[in-house]
Amino acid sequence: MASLEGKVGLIVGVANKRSIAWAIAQAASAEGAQVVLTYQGRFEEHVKELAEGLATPPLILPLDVQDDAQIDAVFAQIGERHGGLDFVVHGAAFAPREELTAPFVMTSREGFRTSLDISAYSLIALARGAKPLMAARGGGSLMTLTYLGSQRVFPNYNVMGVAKAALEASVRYLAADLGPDNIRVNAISAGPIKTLAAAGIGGFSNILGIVRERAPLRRTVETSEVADAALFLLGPAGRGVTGEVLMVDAGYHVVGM
Ligand code: NAD
Ligand code: 0WE
Repeated sequence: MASLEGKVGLIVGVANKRSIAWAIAQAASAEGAQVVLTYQGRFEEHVKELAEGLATPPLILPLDVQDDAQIDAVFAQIGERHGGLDFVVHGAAFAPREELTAPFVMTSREGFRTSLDISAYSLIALARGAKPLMAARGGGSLMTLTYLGSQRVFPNYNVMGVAKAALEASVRYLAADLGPDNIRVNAISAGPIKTLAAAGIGGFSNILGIVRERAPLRRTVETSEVADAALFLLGPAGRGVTGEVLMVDAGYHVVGM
């Protein structure tokens, strides 16, 4: 049987066909899940067009994760349409561009606030919204996407590294808080992939080149590989795993030089 047969999942963070969240949506749908997709304003057309390629037409809702009213509306509509929720994929991240170009010591209060709000706090808000809908199903699984810049310094990743550190700590605290309700919370730390979030980042091709040279597998990872790991965390095979950050990076993190 397909691993997510009859499961309902909310997927936040699809912008276009290169989005990691879109690879996860496709993989989850292929495993029998009914997905609910959200879009950030300007991506409405893109997401609605992509959704036409899924086996079952999904509920598609607007969601800016900085807006509590939109978060409430998303879970209210999922409750109406599906009556419960089995998994959530969180793939939203943002730092104002100037924070990724100026020296880290110049990080502004406003840039810090925005980056941590969108990239880390939003997981907590989504977990809170999901909790009653998952409890109605006897449990659930949440996962987010992170990057090694949370633990180590990468030039220009800057405040996003701080946000990812907060995100990973939030995964552990949420896992402890929601575990008694049989709700698991995990992250996948993906290696660098040329998505929209990577477009226009100075020297991104260099980053990919260094991974190809040094990672144990001597290559970068693809969104489909992140999606396969996500199926493990979201589905029955991952039932004993919570509070974990799973590295899907061709082994890059183990290398010292
Ligand atoms: P992407 O640009 O396709 O996805 C980022 C998403 O964040 C977009 O869909 C965007 O709409 C959404 N977003 C930003 N601000 C938002 C807001 N206020 N409300 C709602 N949504 C908002 O790029 P991606 O690479 O697929 O990124 C997905 C996740 O993967 C991010 O958390 C990113 O940090 C993480 N990640 C990416 C890489 C990489 O190299 N591409 C590596 C590791 C982790
Ligand atoms: O998490 C990310 C990137 C997230 C991101 C991207 C942008 C670009 C456009 C957040 N905010 C913005 N703001 C914008 O204005 N990644 C893991 C990809 C990434 O980004 C880097 C990287 C890698 C890897 C930035 C600098 C160095 C390495």
